[in-house]
Amino acid sequence: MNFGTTQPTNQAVLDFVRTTAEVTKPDQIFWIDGSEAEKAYLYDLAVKEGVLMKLNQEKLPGCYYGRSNPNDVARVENLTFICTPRKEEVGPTNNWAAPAEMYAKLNGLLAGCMKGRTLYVIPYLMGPAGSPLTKVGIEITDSIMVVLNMRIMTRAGAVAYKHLGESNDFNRGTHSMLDINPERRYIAHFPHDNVVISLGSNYGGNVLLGKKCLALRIGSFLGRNEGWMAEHMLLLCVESPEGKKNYVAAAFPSACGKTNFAMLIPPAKYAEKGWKITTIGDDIAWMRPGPDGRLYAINPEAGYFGVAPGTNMKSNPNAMISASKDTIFTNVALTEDLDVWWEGKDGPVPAKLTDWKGNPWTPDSKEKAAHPNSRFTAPMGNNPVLAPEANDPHGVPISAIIFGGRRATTMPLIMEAFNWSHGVYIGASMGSEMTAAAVGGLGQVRRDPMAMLPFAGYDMGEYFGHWLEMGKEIANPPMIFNVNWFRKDKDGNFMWPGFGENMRVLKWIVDRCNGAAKAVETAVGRMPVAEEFDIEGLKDFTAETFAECQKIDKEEWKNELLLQNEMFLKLYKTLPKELVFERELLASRLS
Ligand code: GTP
Ligand code: SPV
Ligand code: MN
Repeated sequence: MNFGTTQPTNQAVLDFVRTTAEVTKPDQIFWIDGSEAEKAYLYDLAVKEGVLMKLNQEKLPGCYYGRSNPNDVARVENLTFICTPRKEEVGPTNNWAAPAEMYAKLNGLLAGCMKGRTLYVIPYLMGPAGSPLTKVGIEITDSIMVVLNMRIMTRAGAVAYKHLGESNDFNRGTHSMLDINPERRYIAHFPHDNVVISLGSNYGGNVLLGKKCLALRIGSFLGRNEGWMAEHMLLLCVESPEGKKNYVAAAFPSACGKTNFAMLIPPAKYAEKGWKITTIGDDIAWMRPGPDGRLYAINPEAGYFGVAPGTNMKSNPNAMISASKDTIFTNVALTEDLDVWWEGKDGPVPAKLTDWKGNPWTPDSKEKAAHPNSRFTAPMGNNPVLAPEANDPHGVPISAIIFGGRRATTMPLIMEAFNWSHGVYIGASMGSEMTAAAVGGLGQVRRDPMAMLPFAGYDMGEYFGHWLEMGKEIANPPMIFNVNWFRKDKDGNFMWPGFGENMRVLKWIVDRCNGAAKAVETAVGRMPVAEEFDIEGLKDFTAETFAECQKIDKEEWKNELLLQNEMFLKLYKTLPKELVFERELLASRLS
């Protein structure tokens, strides 16, 4: 068969590909159609080219393994740019560049960069086919690794051309690995043109342009103009024993538990009663007010790009099963029989491994076998608890929005906002310890408003304003909550068991949404009535531990308010007054 030869009829797509090819000068152009036959052909080619290795097919059918360049293992926020005519548009938390200058620089780097390579054209959908929220992207890339990942992460191929028709309303994404050199690495967004150009990387969020680039940075920009919201949120469904479904969205910063929470398995006593959790999405939500005055959300993605380390049959069995077939593993370690391994995987630590850099590894080695940001790319169809709603073009009505960060101190396990604007304030003032998902700063607490600091495509103060505006548009807005799974005791141990036990917190949240649980008011928000919060059956977790988890330490909170103010001062030009007043109110309640 002649793979890669089927061109679309859409003239705008043809023009985009032709003009890009004229600059980049590839040896050939490969048009992705999304078929199964094409998939087999591309994996064989990737193996032949040495880009991927076939894993042990008895243990991991359809699974492959790739290593990235050690200089290219995470998102690069310092090399990520938003290019708009006016610098003020992107605000003080984004890197700005003038579009003309950035285009000139990048076109210089693109000139002839695909000589000797294949230019792949990936048409893809962000969102279910036929949804009014769905967007089309065309990603041009010279990386077969990107092609194979995008075929999992998005609805890629002919389906996208069909949705697009003859329209020219699509995101134009251009990616080249160049020579994978940080000196020539740019992740550049041109929101006014709906264009993304990504150069010099071959890793995850830098190069799978549907994900952070289109779905969040460009998406948030489009959402503000079009009246919807693009958020760094998981989406899940909680089904009660009576069969009532509540849909919940949650924003946690990168590597802070979205994938885990989205696939949560309720503890035995909840499961026995009939509580069920199903997954709609694990990273991104697009939300728009529906005709009934509720906020409706879709997951624009079709796969999971999940953190491998720490994932095991106890912490996240559904992720393990999702990544048990037809999955690409990046930067994990390899066993002698070509199985995958990472820190925190089930079973004994193997005596001999090949580490993520390709070097021999033993348990005595000083370095980690898998990179802390090593990942699996798994089709969402593999998830045993995938919600059928994940493919519903109408999306799901959201009852609760949860914010949460990784905080060793200060922040309680669970609290509820007094109302929408207080909730927006809680999201806007969020802080979290930095993780391996981005280069630099590991462990430091930084403000990460709504988990969107690296992903808002315009001024963060205006983004808060958009949240407040949306609250006015939604007659029945979701209730807003804040959680912290990561509070530590004096010895530095996590106090809350987390993972499946987070069901207990989730149950309180949906009970609150359904008017079925009481709350007590504190200075920072509403909290469960201690005697009513279910800790029964938790090992070594007493009423005192719960009180410790929920404790509001006034001194810590005064410091917290000072830290919050750093971000608010930075944003002073556009920070909505409501948020300043919310902060003042909190300060006076604390004093
Ligand atoms: P991105 O894909 O980077 O956006 O991140 P994510 O939010 O999906 O992160 P993920 O769910 O993969 O989080 C991974 C990290 O969070 C691992 O280190 C987990 O062990 C840890 N984690 C997740 N849930 C919990 C929890 O309930 N308690 C504790 N202590 N750790 C958790
Ligand atoms: C994140 O860092 O938030 C991710 C992984 O979800 S990446 O796609 O690399 O951005
Ligand atoms: Mn993410």
